[in-house]
Amino acid sequence: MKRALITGVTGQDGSYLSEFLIEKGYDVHGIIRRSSVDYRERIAHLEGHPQFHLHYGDMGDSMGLVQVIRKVQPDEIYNLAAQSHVQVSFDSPEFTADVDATGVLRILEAVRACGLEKTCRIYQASTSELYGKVEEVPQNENTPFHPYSPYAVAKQYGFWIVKEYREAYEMYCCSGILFNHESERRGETFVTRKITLAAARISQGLQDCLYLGNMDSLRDWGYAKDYVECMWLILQQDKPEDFVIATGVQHSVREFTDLAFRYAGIELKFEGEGIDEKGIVVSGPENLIGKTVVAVSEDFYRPTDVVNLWGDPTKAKAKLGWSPNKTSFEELVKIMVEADIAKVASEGAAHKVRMNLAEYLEKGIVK
Ligand code: NAP
Ligand code: F7E
Repeated sequence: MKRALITGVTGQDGSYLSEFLIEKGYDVHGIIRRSSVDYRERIAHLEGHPQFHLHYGDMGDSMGLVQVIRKVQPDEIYNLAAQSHVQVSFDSPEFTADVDATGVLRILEAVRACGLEKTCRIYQASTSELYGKVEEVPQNENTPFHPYSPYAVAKQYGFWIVKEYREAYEMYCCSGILFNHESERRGETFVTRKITLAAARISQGLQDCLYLGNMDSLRDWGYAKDYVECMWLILQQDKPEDFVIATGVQHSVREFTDLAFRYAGIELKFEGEGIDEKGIVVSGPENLIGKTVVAVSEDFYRPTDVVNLWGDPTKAKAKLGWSPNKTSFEELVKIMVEADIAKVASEGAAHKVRMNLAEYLEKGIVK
């Protein structure tokens, strides 16, 4: 039985990857941070599974990482742990650098300290944010990087240190340059989930308006469940190489919003431009007709924004035999909206508590 160690196991991707590897017959070990609450929503259903084990550790604590790696003796490490929110990286740049940049180095050095550098394969969760202020459209493995946020700069270090250790020590370590991938498990402050939750709440009379930032921003959005398969495929190749993982299809934040509200039974028309743009209800529940349910708030503008991400997955298709269009954009939005409609409807009293958080989010108190 192969042993995999996943950092960031409680995150969106960590939870799907755990399910995928258990299904493949792996013994899966995950690293979790110590916290004052002991509930891990995305992996709660896996806890107690005989192939699933958790260990305490933190990307900021190199000795702790060495101890876990020594104990687990993994065949494969998937380094998914990160402060992954781009906006948050402007507010906490030093923490982001410590986890997303130095954290990668800590994993590589821990593997060497445990004498596993010739046997353990390492996957690094890299990102399309490296292309940042894009120099070419669409982006592939040869497109120059131009990171455009503290998050992207930190991830750039992660990318290069992985490449360096591959060449210097002949380690099997590589980066998946993944474009945005979303799901019903996506964190609630990323734009897609913020939209699908708001569409569900507004359709059920529990929220008045959704406030967004730059609605012209373009992304190549895929389904997270499809993308974790690539992480595994990347580590199964004879030779360690980096891959772009994307759908090759691009949409704007506005298009995502329009479709999400449509799936929630609300048709919108957009009027105005920039900060004055509004989404007004043209059909749907009677009490909403003519109301503004989408508006723009400067609170959600970024100091520098990445606005034109569009991936070219040709290499992944050819070498990994991976199909980028398993789940279409339309299916992805539908899956997310339907899950949030069910969630909002079933939360009852607990929903009121979550609404307070939603209000804070909208007012920009917590982003
Ligand atoms: P996510 O949901 O934000 O999960 C991040 C994970 O990292 C969580 O498990 C979190 O633990 C953990 N973590 C954060 N700081 C840590 C620390 N100091 N020590 C240990 N664990 C820590 O992110 P995701 O969407 O699953 O993304 C997975 C990885 O892919 C990230 O590295 C992200 O930057 C990268 N990526 C994501 C996308 C995307 O579109 N989703 C695209 C490209 C690259 P807690 O639960 O304790 O917070
Ligand atoms: O923003 C715009 C925002 O926060 C997407 C992470 O997983 O993918 C993710 O980073 C776009 C940006 O994701 C709001 O300005 C408009 O242009 O959903 P996001 P991201 O920044 O692309 C990459 C690949 C990663 O690696 C990251 O870890 O949407 N936008 N209005 C907004 N964004 C947010 N969050 N909230 C808004 O209200």
